[in-house]
Amino acid sequence: MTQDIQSLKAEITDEVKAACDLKSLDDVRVSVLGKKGRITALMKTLGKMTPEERQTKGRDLNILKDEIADLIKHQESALKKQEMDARLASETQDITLSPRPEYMGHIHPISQTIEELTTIFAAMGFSVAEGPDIEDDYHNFTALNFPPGHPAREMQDTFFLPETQDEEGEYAKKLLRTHTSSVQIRHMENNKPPHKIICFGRTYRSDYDLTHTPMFHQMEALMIDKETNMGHLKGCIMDFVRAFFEIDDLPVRFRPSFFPFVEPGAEIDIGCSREDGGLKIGAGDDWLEIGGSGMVHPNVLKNCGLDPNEYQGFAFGMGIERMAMLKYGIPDLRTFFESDLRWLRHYGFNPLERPNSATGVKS
Ligand code: FA5
Repeated sequence: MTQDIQSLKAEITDEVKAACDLKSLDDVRVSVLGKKGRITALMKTLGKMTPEERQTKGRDLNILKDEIADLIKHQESALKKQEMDARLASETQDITLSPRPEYMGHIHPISQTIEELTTIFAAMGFSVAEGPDIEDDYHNFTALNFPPGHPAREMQDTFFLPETQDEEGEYAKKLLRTHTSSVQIRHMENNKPPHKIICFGRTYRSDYDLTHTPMFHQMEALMIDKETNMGHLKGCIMDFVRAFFEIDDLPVRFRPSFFPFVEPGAEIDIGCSREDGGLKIGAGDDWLEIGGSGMVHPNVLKNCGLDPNEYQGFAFGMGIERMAMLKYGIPDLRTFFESDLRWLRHYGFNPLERPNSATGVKS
């Protein structure tokens, strides 16, 4: 290395070592290796040298450049470690302090309700299944025995996405699933019977008022085996709503109703009273609808490759917001999704106190 390059190296090394924080180190890096840096400027002079000069000077400059780059990298790691050590020393946490409620996060009522429902169904032997929010017409409607002109397929009820071409070159519109019943189909298509699943998830419909929002959550249950019957459906729902509302003698009523994917079908009502404008679950002689249910339609079983002469079973579904509103006295469904922290502090749950899968429903 020539004398001038050696003295440049010594000069730059001193500057790098003198940099006492990452900002000043970066300033040194730019002044040496940046576009207008000292080494970069020397590299640019190589073009005007004779081939012999260029060979020795070029080699020396490249060695210098690599050594300085290594030195800067080394200094950078040392400075980062120094900064981290200083932060660790100054930002100590006293974990013996008691929790301060104003800093504690709250569990959203939807998450809490899903947690409670999971706990109840897990104890009954159900496992959790999932499906996509963006569905195709087949899984959301056709496989569930919806006839071609059914009103639920209309634009005013369902959010359709722009038309796209599928793998076979067919043009079709995907949609945001209108219910979690599509997960029944996906699960039966991909798994062997018997089936015993629950599913939670977002669902979408073109609705907006005090009790309806364009995005909401549903819960779906499906049980298929060789002898599963309406008695199992009723027993399962009665046990589940009584555990969820924590009322052992809560009246439950099954009211005949129509859904294309079940036969017979029934709305699920629970007993309540509506006196003085207030709603009380479990008391009085009035009824409140909480969801739909029924024995899975033979056409649905066939669509999923099951023989209806061999397999049968039940399904039911309900709105999770509706369940949370009833249990926790939340009057307006729209407020669930307004992200108002004051609302969450009021209706949310202390993560350390609420029952969950670990502590059980009635902790
Ligand atoms: C269904 O969606 C059926 N898939 C349920 C079912 C499953 C029946 C399996 C039979 C067997 P329905 O359209 O009634 O049914 O909706 C179920 C619940 O979703 C309603 O009771 C209500 O609580 C909730 N829900 C419906 N639309 C909205 C909305 N726009 N906002 C909030 N909750 C809603």
